[in-house]
Amino acid sequence: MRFMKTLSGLALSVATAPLLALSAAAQELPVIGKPVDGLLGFQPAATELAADIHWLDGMLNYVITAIVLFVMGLMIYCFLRFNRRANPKPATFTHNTPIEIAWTLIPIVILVGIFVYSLPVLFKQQEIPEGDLVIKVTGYQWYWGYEYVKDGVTPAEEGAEPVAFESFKLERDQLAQYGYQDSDYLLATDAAVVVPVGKTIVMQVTGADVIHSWTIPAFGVKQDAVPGRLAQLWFKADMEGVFFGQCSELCGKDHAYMPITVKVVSEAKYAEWLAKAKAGDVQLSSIAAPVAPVQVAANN
Ligand SMILES: [Cu+2]
Repeated sequence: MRFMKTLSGLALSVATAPLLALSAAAQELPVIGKPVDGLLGFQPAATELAADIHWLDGMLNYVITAIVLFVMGLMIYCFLRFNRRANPKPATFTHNTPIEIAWTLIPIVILVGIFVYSLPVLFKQQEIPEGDLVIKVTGYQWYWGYEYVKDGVTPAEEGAEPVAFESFKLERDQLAQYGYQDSDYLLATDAAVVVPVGKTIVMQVTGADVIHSWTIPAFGVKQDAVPGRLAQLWFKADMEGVFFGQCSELCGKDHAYMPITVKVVSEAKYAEWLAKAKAGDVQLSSIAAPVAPVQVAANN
């Protein structure tokens, strides 16, 4: 009993520790998308799209596991039942119509089942909704360029120049200055894509020289940036945070040095950033505390 009490007390303190850490740093944003020691699996889902993908992956794992166990069981049964010692005089028939029908139909049913569940997930990703924000992203050797085609705040004026900037990886000695940690190296960028939480963001993705690929794994999005083509992706982040991604299409010698940083902030913070960005200052780090990233607890 005493042991149980100690145990539950321990469990409680383990469970609340991240909350305390978070409230102490309430003004700061969780950082998602960098490696965390001892964790397996996906980055936490920050959009419905990512949650759907995680669910689909989990469901497929059950299907795969069941098939593997079934086939392994059959093999083990055959090894034991039909080896030369147990079955010295083997059968010589070559066909069994009912079994052949079964092993054709059952896989078809399984595949149709997977198809029925995976197609809606795919369609949700690929049917691009009307965006509250539309951002054009261009891959360059070896950095990204962003243009806020529709910034979600100001009505589009004739001939008005959109907020546009380029985004480069930060050198190690620049990280602290921008509010990052040393472990954010090769993930953190100088200028980040800043978007408001809970809004539909449409990204128009293209490349200027060779094929690149824009992704934020926690959003469940990835799109090749192909020169001469304008592809689209969309996401709606339902949590604030600093999200990391990396160019995901081998694009030359510095492919590993063109990371992607997206900061999802409150609408007010976004409007504040946009006003500054329109005046030419796109560094969100120039807005104080709320954007300084903080290492989030290990369960995130
Ligand atoms: Cu690349």
